[in-house]
Amino acid sequence: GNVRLSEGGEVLKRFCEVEDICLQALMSDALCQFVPHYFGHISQDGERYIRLEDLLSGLKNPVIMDCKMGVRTYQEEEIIKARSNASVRSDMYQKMVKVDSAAPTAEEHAQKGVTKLHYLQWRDDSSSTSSLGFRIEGIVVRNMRLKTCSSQIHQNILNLSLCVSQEAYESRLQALNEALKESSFFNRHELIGSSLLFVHDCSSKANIWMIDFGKTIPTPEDVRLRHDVPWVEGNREDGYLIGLTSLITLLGEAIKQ
Ligand code: 4IP
Ligand code: MN
Repeated sequence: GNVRLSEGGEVLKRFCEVEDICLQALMSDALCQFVPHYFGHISQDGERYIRLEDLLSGLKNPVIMDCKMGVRTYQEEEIIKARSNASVRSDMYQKMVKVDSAAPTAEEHAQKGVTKLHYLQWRDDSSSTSSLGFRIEGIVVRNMRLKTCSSQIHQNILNLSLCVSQEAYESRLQALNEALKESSFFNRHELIGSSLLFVHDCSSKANIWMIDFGKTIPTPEDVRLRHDVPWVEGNREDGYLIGLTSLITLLGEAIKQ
């Protein structure tokens, strides 16, 4: 959707100022080894783009898994918007009833619209986001895109798609866990809607990357996030480390089988 290939091992991603600022900061952070290299931004045909390292460059028939991290995928700001402004989304209503016609309230059925907040909360609660602190957003195997929604299939998917590379993935996750402890970026940001991208190919080169920082914002001066405690409105916790721990545990179990 938002990303397209350019030349020379680069991709162009639709410009987003929040993300651009994060990527800049990440290049000189303890996390830089876990983030695609950032080459700045450019304009092309009147559109602005962020220039990033192509994470798939050199891989043959890569297997790609996108895990959206954290116990929620909406900013606290979204709650304030939903309270102050009654605007509803018909596209999100359609996506919701397609999966579960009982999910919208009577009022939402009547107006054929849901708030973005309700939609995102429903996605979080009906996936493993709220319970495990991550969800699999998508998997690409041999160029086939598998859409995932049920949390019960997590174990199977992890087993199936990661089998060649479980140990490499596990050590990369452990290394990420250590780097996060050292990272001043992680210490000062709330990471919402950000993903870990798992990629490997038949040569079994396996890697994990942090991507998507469009909703990653600096915390206020007086707030220090722990990232490993439940979220309640106002504490701004993202549950990023809850998700990472779940992933490490699930991968470890998969290896034992
Ligand atoms: C999408 O829902 C994702 O939650 C997007 O988040 C979100 O974008 C979209 O909101 C929402 O429609 P589905 O994945 O269930 O289709 P992300 O970009 O993290 O994937 P933002 O970033 O805007 O919240 P809209 O408002 O862009 O449609
Ligand atoms: Mn994403």
